[in-house]
Amino acid sequence: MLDKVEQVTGRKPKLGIVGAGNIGQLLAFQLAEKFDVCLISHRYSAPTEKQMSLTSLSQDISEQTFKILPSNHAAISELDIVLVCVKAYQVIEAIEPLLLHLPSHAHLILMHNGMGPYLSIVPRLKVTQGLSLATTSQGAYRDNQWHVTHSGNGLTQFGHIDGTPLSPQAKHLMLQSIPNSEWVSEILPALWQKLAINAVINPLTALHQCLNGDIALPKFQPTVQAILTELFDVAKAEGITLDQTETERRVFEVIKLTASNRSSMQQDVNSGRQTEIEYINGFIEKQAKKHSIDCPVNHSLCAEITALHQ
Ligand code: KPL
Repeated sequence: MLDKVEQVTGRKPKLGIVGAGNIGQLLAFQLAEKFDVCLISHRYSAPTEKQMSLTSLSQDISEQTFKILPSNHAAISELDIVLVCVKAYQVIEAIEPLLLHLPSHAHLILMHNGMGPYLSIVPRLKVTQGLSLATTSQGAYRDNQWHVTHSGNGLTQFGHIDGTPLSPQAKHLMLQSIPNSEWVSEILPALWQKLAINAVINPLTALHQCLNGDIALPKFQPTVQAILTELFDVAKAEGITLDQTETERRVFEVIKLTASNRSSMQQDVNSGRQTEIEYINGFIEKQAKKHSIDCPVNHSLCAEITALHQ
């Protein structure tokens, strides 16, 4: 469908981004060359425009004006692709109002830490719509709401999960727009690997109020190994083929690469915000229950972080 639209009209595909956080804003700039990009927000009741700026890795500053559409606006029915970059616990609430208005060929792409929300989106899509999942290790931060700094290169992976796949043409345009990106035939193993990284680093740094790099200290190793062993058992029961040695290597690589960072969960806890624990260690626990697998370490991390928020 999308291919046909482009062949007939020659127009850029229309792509809406929900979630103008660090990654959402970075992707808005990266995708804007090949797509007609707008932001979608339930905070606005009428369309508006925002001038945003980006400091690139080479320190160049560029500015661009992006349209912001309210989530119930008529123009939502013209979007070809919707990229959702909100926190895991905001995904359903963010997508719900859009589902009523999206066209029958729309393709949704979810990109967030943790796993789970896609399971409740799948049954709500029309057969002709599609859903993909994505993960990125690109780095970005903001000094103010509308200025994003691209702070690190990283791999961005996309993969189809349900419904009608995204057209080859649209996939190609996404790969041309986002540096070091790929469409993989199976996205779930990549997401389980990212889940392993977050399941180890996020709760431990939040509970012990330490930097990501500290998780490599010997005192944390029994817990790190227990988190991973439980995760590997659950992934196996779910039919996910994970290379355990490679996953463990990647966990320690990310600990090293982000050694001086404070994890997003630690920042959430310290600012009194809701955390993504339910979609990280909580997701492992939920899937474990389905298979009657015990996962006491992921369970207690989940309970401890939840108690902090309450
Ligand atoms: O994704 C992250 C997070 O903080 O949520 C890591 C990779 C742990 C980097 O801090």
